[in-house]
Amino acid sequence: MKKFYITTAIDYVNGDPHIGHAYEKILADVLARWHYLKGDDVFFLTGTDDNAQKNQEAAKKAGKNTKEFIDENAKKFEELCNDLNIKYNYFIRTTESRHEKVSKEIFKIVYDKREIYKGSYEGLYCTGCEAFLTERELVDGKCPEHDEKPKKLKEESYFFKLSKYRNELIKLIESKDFLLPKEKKNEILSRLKDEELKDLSVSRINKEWGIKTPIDNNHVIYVWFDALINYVSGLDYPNGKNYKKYWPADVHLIGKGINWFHSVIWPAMLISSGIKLPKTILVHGYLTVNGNKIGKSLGNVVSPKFFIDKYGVDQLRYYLIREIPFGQDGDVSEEVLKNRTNNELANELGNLVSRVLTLTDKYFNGKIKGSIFNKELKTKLNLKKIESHIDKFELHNAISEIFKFISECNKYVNKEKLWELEGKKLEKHLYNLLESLRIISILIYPFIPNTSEKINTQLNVKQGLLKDCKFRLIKSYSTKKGEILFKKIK
Ligand code: ME8
Repeated sequence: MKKFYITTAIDYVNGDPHIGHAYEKILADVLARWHYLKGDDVFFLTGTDDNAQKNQEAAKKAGKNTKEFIDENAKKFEELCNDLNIKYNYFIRTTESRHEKVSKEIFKIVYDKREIYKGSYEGLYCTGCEAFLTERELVDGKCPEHDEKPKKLKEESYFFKLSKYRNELIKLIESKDFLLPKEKKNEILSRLKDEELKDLSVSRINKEWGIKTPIDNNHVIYVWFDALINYVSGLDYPNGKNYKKYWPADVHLIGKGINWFHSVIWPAMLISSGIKLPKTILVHGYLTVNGNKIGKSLGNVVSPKFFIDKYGVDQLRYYLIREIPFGQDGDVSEEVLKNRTNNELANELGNLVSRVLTLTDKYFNGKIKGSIFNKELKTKLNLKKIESHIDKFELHNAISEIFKFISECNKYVNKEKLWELEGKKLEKHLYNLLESLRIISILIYPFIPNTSEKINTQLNVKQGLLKDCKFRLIKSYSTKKGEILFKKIK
């Protein structure tokens, strides 16, 4: 059995989750569920980034105790995962003791290798990014990501010899499939090639919040150094069963704003500490809402819960994946969500299920035998194409291809004028359509799992895997017609 280990970024808990967080978790969930369909042994890790200074600052602002504040917020992120139907295996918190232990351990390994040394840092720190910025990165003196002026900092700090890894990193990033999509790979490569790669400050002095360095009690570990380690601590590095089974990660899914940390800093940390490198860093684009950036620091957070409660979780999942080509930025529009729900989910998928189940129920009492097979529908399903889209992480194309097949099934119903037929003739068509629906239900499972489950219940079949996506697998049906799948939105 092949293993598949996928992670998302771990979210800062300085505020409520926004639609960008939801988007990332949905994308990862689609990939995790797809690999489950392939029969792989999947481990899916997500969680929260608790140790950031900005979490502490937000707690202070709210007049709350830091730990209580972040616990409350972390719960909201975990609830979001449940609301979105995210099938994660573990939800990590970086305040967990096992994570703290592993962070210290890895810091010490790198220190003992003499790749962490003491120095002093002078620079511009953006708390939003939890990173020092260069003058070149600023726009009108502000961090373009957070629209804030960075603070001038001069302090003692421990440094990681990142500069030493420049050539090795260029080679790694140039290698096939390490960093995807191509545009995101080129961005990092040109930065590495054109700019000097400096050593990285990996500690902060005199901070109350964060994990103490194992070498100096006055310093806490720089939050990015600790946060990245979640990907191995979450598997119980170095001796845990899960670590041995699942590491290296197959996919680290992240948003474009944190590409540098994952493609440059993280691999250098891993090489330095003698840990195997992940296979793929997969970068998605950013969502905007009505053309505006979203983000906790910017204040115009858009709650995913709003969309889930108003439209339904599968409607939101479907819309986000179908609408935004993977890797590109996208604007969230309620209008388009409504249109896609009505035109594609209700009119195409919902309608097909309802038509086939109604005829089966009305004329055959739900009982259909598959005595006669006709190839017509089978030829319309291009499974290879769907698989190849997902292998290339083109999830939008995969779902679109699945819906092409759904639309072909509806055309078939119309062409054969099923409502005018009866007896054996009708039974033959319905059998082929029921088999088609069973296969559709498998294929949509990663994208809209609740709907897939509802279709299975109506077909009265068990959840299938990819290997079951072939016709004539089930010889007879005894269906249980249910409620319509999607209510139209006015
Ligand atoms: O960056 N659209 O946490 P975070 C889509 N703690 N994705 C977005 C987005 C948007 N508008 N805004 C943010 C952090 N994201 C760190 C990660 S990982 C070891 C540490 C993405 O809460 C963002 O790029 O700011 C990241 O992948 C994730 O949401 C969490 O962002």
